[in-house]
Amino acid sequence: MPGGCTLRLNPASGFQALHKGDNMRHRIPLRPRLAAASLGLLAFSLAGLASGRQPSAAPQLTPATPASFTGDCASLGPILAGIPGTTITSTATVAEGGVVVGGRQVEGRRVGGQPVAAHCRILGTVNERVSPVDGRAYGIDFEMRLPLQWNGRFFHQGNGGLDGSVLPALAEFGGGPITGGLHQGFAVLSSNAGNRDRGEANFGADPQARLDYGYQAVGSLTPVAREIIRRVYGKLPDRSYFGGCSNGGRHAMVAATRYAQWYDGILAGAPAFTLPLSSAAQLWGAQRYLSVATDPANLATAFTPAERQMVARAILNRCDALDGATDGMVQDTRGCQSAFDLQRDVPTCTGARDGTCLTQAQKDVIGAIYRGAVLPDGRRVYSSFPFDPGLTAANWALWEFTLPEARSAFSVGMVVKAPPEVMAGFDRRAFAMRPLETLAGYATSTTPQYPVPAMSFMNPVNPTDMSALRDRGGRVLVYHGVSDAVFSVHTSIEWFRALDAAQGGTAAQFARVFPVPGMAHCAFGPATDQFDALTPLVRWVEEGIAPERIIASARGPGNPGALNAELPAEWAPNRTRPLCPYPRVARFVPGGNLEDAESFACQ
Ligand SMILES: [Ca+2]
Repeated sequence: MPGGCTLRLNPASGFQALHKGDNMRHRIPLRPRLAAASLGLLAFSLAGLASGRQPSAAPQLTPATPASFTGDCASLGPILAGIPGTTITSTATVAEGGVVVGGRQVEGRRVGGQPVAAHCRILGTVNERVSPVDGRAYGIDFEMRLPLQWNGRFFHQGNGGLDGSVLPALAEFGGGPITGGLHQGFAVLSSNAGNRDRGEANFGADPQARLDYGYQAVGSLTPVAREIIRRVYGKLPDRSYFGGCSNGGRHAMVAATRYAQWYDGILAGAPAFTLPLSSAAQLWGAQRYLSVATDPANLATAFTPAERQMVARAILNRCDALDGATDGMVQDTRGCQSAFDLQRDVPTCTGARDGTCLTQAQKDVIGAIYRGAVLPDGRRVYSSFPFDPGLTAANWALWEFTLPEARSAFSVGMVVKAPPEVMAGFDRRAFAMRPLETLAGYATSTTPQYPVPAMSFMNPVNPTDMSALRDRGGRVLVYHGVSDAVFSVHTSIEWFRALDAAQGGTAAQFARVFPVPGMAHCAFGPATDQFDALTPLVRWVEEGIAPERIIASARGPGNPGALNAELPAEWAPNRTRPLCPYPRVARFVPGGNLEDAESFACQ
């Protein structure tokens, strides 16, 4: 089965061929096979070993060409009628400036920003139905925004969380975005991915809604969106892109494997690889934190802001200068995992906790969480996390302390587990405290009514065999915050390493991963987190210009986008840095301006 090794799910145990947990500090640079052998990522290493072929250069696609729509958007109803399974509920013109991207929210209003050109806004639903299981109405509700002056490209916007809402189809990404797909002239699609729960998880009771959330909404919607584009502009999209962050990044990577025939460019931010297992790991982490929380009702008391600042300083003391610039940023993430030692470099409390030390029990808990979820017998459930100063971010704490119970408990209980829990009377704390083996086992659980396990419907299929995408000239650009507390940047790096092995060392011809030092989940933290990764992806897909660096900016006062309050005061508010494709690292060129990306080389 060359290159076709999928995750072999064993319904009896949920695990297969796992290894003993090892010391994470050397995993990435020194022990690649062990790194890739975590439970959910097992397929990465096996695909690489099975393939061994030496692919030729990835083919090059031609650029998109613009087109326009000169009719009346409000009159599109009859033109769009009769698309199978589809109901168009609204067509309207949005005048130039009717939508603004960039800027910032002030008292609920967007201030500043850039006006978007005139476009049609089309609302509709695909596969409307009533569930035979819970009796509720389901449908894949969508919004398309079609510029009157179109750049010839389609962008499918993947949304976050558990979907369930039709977010505006703006295709805005990167912290405090100041542009986006719609602003750049793309025809943009956004959907609820088949449920109307607005981030809640009741839809997990309906087997089809699970599959739609996993991947089938994308499969159902893409041909509809293409047909709408054809009818409006008179041609199909020349080039098609799929992008999002978090769950949206998951959708993008799933599309890269399941629907490669429809997409040319994949923009995956913090892709949620092995989401059912990362959620189990998150709950396991919450259990660890509870053991050292001074207030059981508030897990954040396990590792306070002052203590996180203190650990960040300890990390910087060991790691900041590794990249040649003592600038409050750790670009050499890999080197830092060898240089920093939590036990050695953070004082151990001899008295009461006062923010200047950690107790030994805290060190044990935090160290275990960074090493990644491992069962008592050593079988690995989820990846390790790298030490990075971005753990000071509020978003880091949100994912560590708040969302495990507030979101992951019911998403695992309702969308991952078969059969699902009953939401009425669901005890989130009690569920979150179940043993890790039980929680991880839900990833592969099935019943006759729920025959497809979550690991199958949520995860990319054979993620290191992207030959279908590659062979048609597709490109994959991944970005990932190094201080992402829920989906470890190590999972994206492990994926790339295994893809590269499967591609005989040539994966960078069509896939690159850009870690974002200091950045939390999709944005924020002490980081240069504002960047437009879409434009470099388009140039790569359509012009063959591979992204060697992406310029990213801090969002201090004066920034045209939403500001980031977590920037250290010593930084220039408009500091820039190059984001470098793994394994290259942004290193300072002596003599340059410390605040300027031009002073750094990706090496
Ligand atoms: Ca530095």
